[in-house]
Amino acid sequence: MERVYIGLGSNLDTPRQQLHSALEALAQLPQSHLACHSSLYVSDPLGPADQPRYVNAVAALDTELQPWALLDALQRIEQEQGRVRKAERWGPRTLDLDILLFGERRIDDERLTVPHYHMHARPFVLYPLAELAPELVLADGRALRELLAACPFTGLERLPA
Ligand code: ROI
Repeated sequence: MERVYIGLGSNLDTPRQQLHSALEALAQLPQSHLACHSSLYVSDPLGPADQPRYVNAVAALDTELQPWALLDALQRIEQEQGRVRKAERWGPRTLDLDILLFGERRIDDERLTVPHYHMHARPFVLYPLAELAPELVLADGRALRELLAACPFTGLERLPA
């Protein structure tokens, strides 16, 4: 059993509902248990500014699935919730599910990079993650506490439960 942290994000088609549906779908995954999830946060878009603000959260999943099987399952959930992959880089999306951390594992192949490439400096990932695991140390040895100290809580708004 591995503890996996998954980043959730949406800025189209009622983002809060997208995240709630995605959490329900995560809770249904085989060989897995959805342990907990963070609050929801509204965040300024990273990337092109001419898109709606995002809603973000992080979920903790305990799973027996292998990373690539989990990735397949997450992409299936994205598609079921109307995700259309567009050519535009960093454009708006109905649902993004990213594997942030997979236990202590480090993975780098054509499909998957874990720890997630961009998580180290993104407030909409680090602050929700810190709700779940404030003492976390990443597989690359970096402490979440240190990453947070270098990552201002800006453009972020925690929604009440
Ligand atoms: N910006 C925010 N605030 N939240 C996201 O989840 C997010 N996801 C992305 C890009 C387009 C990079 N920007 C984002 O993929």
